[in-house]
Order: sequence, then structure tokens, then C-alpha cells
Amino acid sequence: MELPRLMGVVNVTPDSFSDGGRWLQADAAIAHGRDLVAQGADIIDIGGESTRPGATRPLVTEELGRVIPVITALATDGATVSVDTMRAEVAAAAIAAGAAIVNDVSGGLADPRMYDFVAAAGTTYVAMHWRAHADHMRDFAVYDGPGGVAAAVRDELAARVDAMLAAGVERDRIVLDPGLGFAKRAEHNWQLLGDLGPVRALGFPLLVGVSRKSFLGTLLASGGSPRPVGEREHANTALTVLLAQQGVWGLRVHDVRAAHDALLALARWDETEEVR
Ligand code: PMM
Repeated sequence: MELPRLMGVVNVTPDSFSDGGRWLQADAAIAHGRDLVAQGADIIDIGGESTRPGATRPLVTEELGRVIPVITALATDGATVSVDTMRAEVAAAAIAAGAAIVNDVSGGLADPRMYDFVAAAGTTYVAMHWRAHADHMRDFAVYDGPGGVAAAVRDELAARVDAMLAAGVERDRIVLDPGLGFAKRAEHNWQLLGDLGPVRALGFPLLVGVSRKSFLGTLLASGGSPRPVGEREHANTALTVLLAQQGVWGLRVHDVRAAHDALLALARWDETEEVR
């Protein structure tokens, strides 16, 4: 079986829900990125804007100041780097600094210049399902059309793909992401995870990010309190294996070692198929 790529997360932000503030200094972020490579990450995803529900946006200059030194150092090491940004200007600076992939959680909706840049640069482009910026995305978590959340995400991503292709982005450069936790309530995330078929039927590689998200905190809650962010890993590991079995292209994770170990075990298990 082909295992998914592991995209290790380095959030160079003061306020990301999963690791906000831990890697805000460039030195700490670079060291963390190197650790993730050593643990088996195939891609290091570097972001300078928190997309935590309710977050406000940094200035472009702040975002650039956070991500560019980290991208430069890790790309110089030889790592495959993606930049997690919704801004074409940041994507361009990141590619110039050595990033190979643009990971846009807005799927191109936040910046009308994004597709033109991606088409001209010819980079791999991850387009995530997105409806609104973090400060008001909760208001958009409504999926009551036929087919529910899976059909809506498929249709909205299909519209993005049409716009990308029209702008000249090459088909084989496109990766889609269903956007777990973005304008989605816990029940939407579970419905989507259980019904990725419609999105998969669009015919593009899929990247999925469930790591540490609040629907896992809700699942694991006790006494009315969500499980703290750092204690959701076992649930993520289970989903890592299930998503790998579905043939996803990539998984975006914080704890690369845990995901890597789970995938190794899965691959070894898969080799015993003829015995079973
Ligand atoms: N989730 C977050 C940030 N960037 N990018 C992609 N492609 N998919 C995701 O699910 C995704 C993302 C939010 O999580 P974080 O704050 O832990 O980075």
C-alpha cells in the first residue's frame, strides 16, 4: 500500500490553538522543524497566521517576519517545506525562500491573486474547503442541503477546482483538503470523515488534518471539559490509520512520531495480507 505523506506542523504564531506561542521565535521553530524531519515528516508546514476560531489576522509584514526565516533555514537543510498561508504575497516570498508547496486554508477565496500566482509559479497547491475567516466561521457551519456536509464540501471544492483550472493552475498540481474544523461543528467533522467518498470522487489527492482539533477534545471530554489539546493524540492515531487505509495522499499532524509509528505498523500489517 502507498502510505500517506506526513506533513508536520510548525505554527510560528502566538495564538494557534494547538501550539500557539511555543514556536514563535525563529530559532525554536527551526529546531522544532528539524525534530519533525528526524521523526519522519515528509513535509514541514510552516504557518504564521492562526486559524483558531475567533482569531484576528496578523499584518502581512508580521506574517512574513514569522515564516520566512524558518522556511529559509529548513529549505536550506533540504526539507520539503509548505507554507500555510492565505496570502499570495506571502506564498510568493515563501516560494522564493525555498518552499515547494502552498497550503491555502481558504482554497483561494481569501486572496483573489492566489491562483494567478500558483499558476505562474507552477507549485503544488493544497486547496482546503473554507467558508469564512476564523473570526466568524462558526456562523457558516450550516449544511442542510441534500447530501449534507459531504455533498456541500464536494460541490464547493469542485467550484474552486474550476476556478483554479480557469486561472491556469495545472490539474496535477492540485491537492484538496476537506477542511476539518473549519466552519464545521463536531457532528459535521464526523459525518465528513465517515463519508469522504464524494470529495474523493473529484479525483484529486486528499490531504486531511484532524490532529488536536476541538472535535477530538469534545469526543474525549470528561466532566463537561474538553480534553486538553496535548492529550488528544491517541484519537488522532486511530484516525491516522483509518485515513491511511482510505488512501489519502497526506496527513497534517503535530506529533509526527506517533503518526509515523502508526503508519509503520499499518504497513507491516498490510504485508501479512496473504497470511490472513
Ligand atoms: N488546519 C489548520 C491549519 N492549517 N491546513 C490544511 N491544509 N488542513 C488543515 O486541516 C489545517 C491547515 C489548523 O490547525 P493548527 O492550528 O493546529 O495548525
